[in-house]
Amino acid sequence: MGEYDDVCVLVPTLNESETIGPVVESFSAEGFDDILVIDGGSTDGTPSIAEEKGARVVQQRGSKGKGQALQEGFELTDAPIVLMLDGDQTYRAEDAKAMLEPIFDGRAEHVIGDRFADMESGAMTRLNQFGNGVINRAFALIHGRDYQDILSGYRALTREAIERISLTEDHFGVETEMAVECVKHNVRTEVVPIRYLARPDESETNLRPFRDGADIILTLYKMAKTNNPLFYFGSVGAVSTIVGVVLGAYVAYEWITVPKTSHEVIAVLGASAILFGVQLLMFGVLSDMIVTLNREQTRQLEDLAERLSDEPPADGVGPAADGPAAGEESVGAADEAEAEAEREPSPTSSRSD
Ligand SMILES: Nc1nc2c(ncn2[C@@H]2O[C@H](COP(=O)(O)OP(=O)(O)O)[C@@H](O)[C@H]2O)c(=O)[nH]1
Ligand SMILES: [Mg+2]
Repeated sequence: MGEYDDVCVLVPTLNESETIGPVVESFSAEGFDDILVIDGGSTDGTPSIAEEKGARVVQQRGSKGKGQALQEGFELTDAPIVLMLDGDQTYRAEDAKAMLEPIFDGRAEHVIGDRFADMESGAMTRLNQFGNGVINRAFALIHGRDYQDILSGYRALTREAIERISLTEDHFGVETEMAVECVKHNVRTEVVPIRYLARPDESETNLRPFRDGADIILTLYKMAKTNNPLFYFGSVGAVSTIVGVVLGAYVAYEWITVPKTSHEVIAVLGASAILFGVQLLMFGVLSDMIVTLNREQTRQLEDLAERLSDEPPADGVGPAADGPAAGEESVGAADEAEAEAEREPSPTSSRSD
């Protein structure tokens, strides 16, 4: 029995022939026997290399995206723990132990490998570092947790966590979705420092910074609707209110300083923007109350479910059904004892008399 028998290493790949071999080899050498590669239609022989090195290779059914590949992978394995990573040799098998420790210890159900803790120079372009910084800060602001590196591709998840969260993003929005879903469903998450290496020269990233960056930011915003509606509605409401106030101030200024100018159209626009903005803000506050109440109730239900599942199972239906009868018997017995006591006062009571 190996230490990692419960773990499935899940690797989505798209044209990673330069690196998939060493990736599979290094994880095998570290003691992982169950390595599942989900290939998105590579044309460079990635699947055969992975298979040759001992991985189980499955062709992605839908042809689109890393996110979809991961969702398929989660369905294909029933291992109690999934360790996911890129097939581009940027994450090290040596860090797997640290990644899994919080789960083995029972401290976490989701572990994120923090690439910024120890990044090889040249591993990430300045643009991507900047984008990651903005996205991590926006996540912390909107969703109220600081996970330091929400876009990391090196993550460990328990099966229960995978079943609690729901993933729908097909492309590079999937890591963001995972982070938000974990906040939403109270999945205990821990961040672990890891080393992040540069891709070898010959291999190329599949990420297009502007398109995928926009996709990720949109995911972050969309998901605020149910997790932080005050931000989702409030941000648009605040912008609209500010625009309205600026327009109104301009109209008022002109009206005072330039006699006989009234700017009716701008005034109407400004007033409408303020009305719209304030309504959205109020709607945001109301939705926030609903979400907060709902979260509170969900937590109570989860507590209850946990307490019920912690209780030792009833001794079967029979004895439970017998319960009331037994109870009646004992009540009957107590009644009899009471009646007896009334008939024959105890020595104690006679003394007190
Ligand atoms: N199966 C599958 N894997 C993909 C797809 N797109 C990217 N990947 C893999 O997902 C991982 C992350 O992509 P990568 O290009 O490394 O993105 P980066 O780490 O942000 O530069 C890599 O192992 C890719 O080969 C896809 O459409 N299908
Ligand atoms: Mg990568």
